[in-house]
Amino acid sequence: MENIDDLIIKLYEVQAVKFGTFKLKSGIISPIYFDLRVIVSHPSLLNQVSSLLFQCAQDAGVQFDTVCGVPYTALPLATIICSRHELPMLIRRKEAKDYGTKRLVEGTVRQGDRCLVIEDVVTSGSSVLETAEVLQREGLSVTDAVVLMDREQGGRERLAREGVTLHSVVSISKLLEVLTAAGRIEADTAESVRAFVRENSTLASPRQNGSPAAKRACAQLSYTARAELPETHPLAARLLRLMEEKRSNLCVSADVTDSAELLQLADALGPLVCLLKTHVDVLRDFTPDVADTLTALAAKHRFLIFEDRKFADIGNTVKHQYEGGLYRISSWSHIVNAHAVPGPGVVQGLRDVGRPLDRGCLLIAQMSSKGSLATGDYTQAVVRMAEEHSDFVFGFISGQKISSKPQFVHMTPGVQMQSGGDDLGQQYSTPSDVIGRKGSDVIIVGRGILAAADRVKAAEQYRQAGWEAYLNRLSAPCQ
Ligand code: 5BU
Repeated sequence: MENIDDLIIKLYEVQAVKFGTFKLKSGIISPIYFDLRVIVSHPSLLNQVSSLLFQCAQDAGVQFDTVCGVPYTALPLATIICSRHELPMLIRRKEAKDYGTKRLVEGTVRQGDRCLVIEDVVTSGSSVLETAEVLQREGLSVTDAVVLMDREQGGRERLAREGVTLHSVVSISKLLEVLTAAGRIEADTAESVRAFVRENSTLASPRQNGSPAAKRACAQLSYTARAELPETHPLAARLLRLMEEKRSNLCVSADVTDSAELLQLADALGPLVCLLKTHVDVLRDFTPDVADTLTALAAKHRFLIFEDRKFADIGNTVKHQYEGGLYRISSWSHIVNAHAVPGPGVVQGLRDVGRPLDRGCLLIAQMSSKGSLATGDYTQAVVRMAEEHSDFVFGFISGQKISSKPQFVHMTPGVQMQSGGDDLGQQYSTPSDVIGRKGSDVIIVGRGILAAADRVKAAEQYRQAGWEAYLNRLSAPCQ
């Protein structure tokens, strides 16, 4: 306890915490300002902060295999902790831009390792979350973060909702209490900071609290709210709206080989789904009439068609594959998907055909099958490729939410009511896991529905399970 009081006084003395009138990046005027970057100029303080951060994790009984500091202020802190305790460290890069080549995490990543995140100050929790997401995409498990200063403005709660427990060395309340007792600040200064913290909680709903901080912090936007964002692709907006209208985040994977059965399925399940996914090349009797009838059923039941073609060739070839051949996919499928393996040319080729028709594309960032090579750096390069082509690419096939940009839609195959798999490497997660815990938007279900005795009843069960998981995700204060 004495250690903490001593630390607080030192932080005040080196002006790592200041009182007055400060304009924050968000435009908000704050009566308190933290600049913990200055501690690198005070070696004994730097050591003291590092020890207390480590102690805090120890006291909380956090188990971890590796440590990563949120760039940049927490980097030296993580370095000191790792050096002193001989722990392996990871460094997160902030600025990798090129496809594929540059790593976002430096150091040896061992899949499944538990990584403790270190941060200097937490307000809304966004910077910790951003780093946690990058680490998780690499295959690390992030369940805990240690912070020097918790501003108590909702970061702890937001992180908890995302499965990360926050441990703090100092809270803003404690800081005010110690500085007031030591006669360093006046009681009314402390009171004005307390009022500021209360009024600027990033937990409040944007509708109740219009502050930019609150708006920024709201991670759980509804499908409709995401449809309204200016960056959202028109096709994604259409999909998100119809999901909300139909109360369905279910995509049925209509993997049947007979055209009449496909159309029958589309008519029977159409009212329950937001998307119908096809593998047109498994139909033994495809004719252009099938595509016409499917298009009419999509309009009748208000679902979109997604041909799971997984394009993966050079731009010039995929253009022909998309537009021509027997199937003329671009003429009837609202959505297609592509592997990023060939590089951006695959998207550019598809875009040449699809954009004039108002079509959209999903990039395959992860796969549900066992041993998939689409992990780590590859997945991250896919996210960047999507960001660079967001006029045509509006989302991902992935096992979990991999981009925090709300305009992107995440769709997850490999879903059944019970987790498990088939004997050819397919791996299943449950609707609540996929939509709730993993933060995806759409469940893609094939055999879970097709193999049921009553397909309509099974589809309704999946619709309900997916929708309830979405409502639970929204029930956090941001809505
Ligand atoms: P299932 O019957 O629910 O296992 O069918 C899953 C469908 O999703 C099937 O059409 C696959 O081709 C498709 N799929 C997948 O399972 N995993 C992936 O990573 C991708 C597509 Br991409």
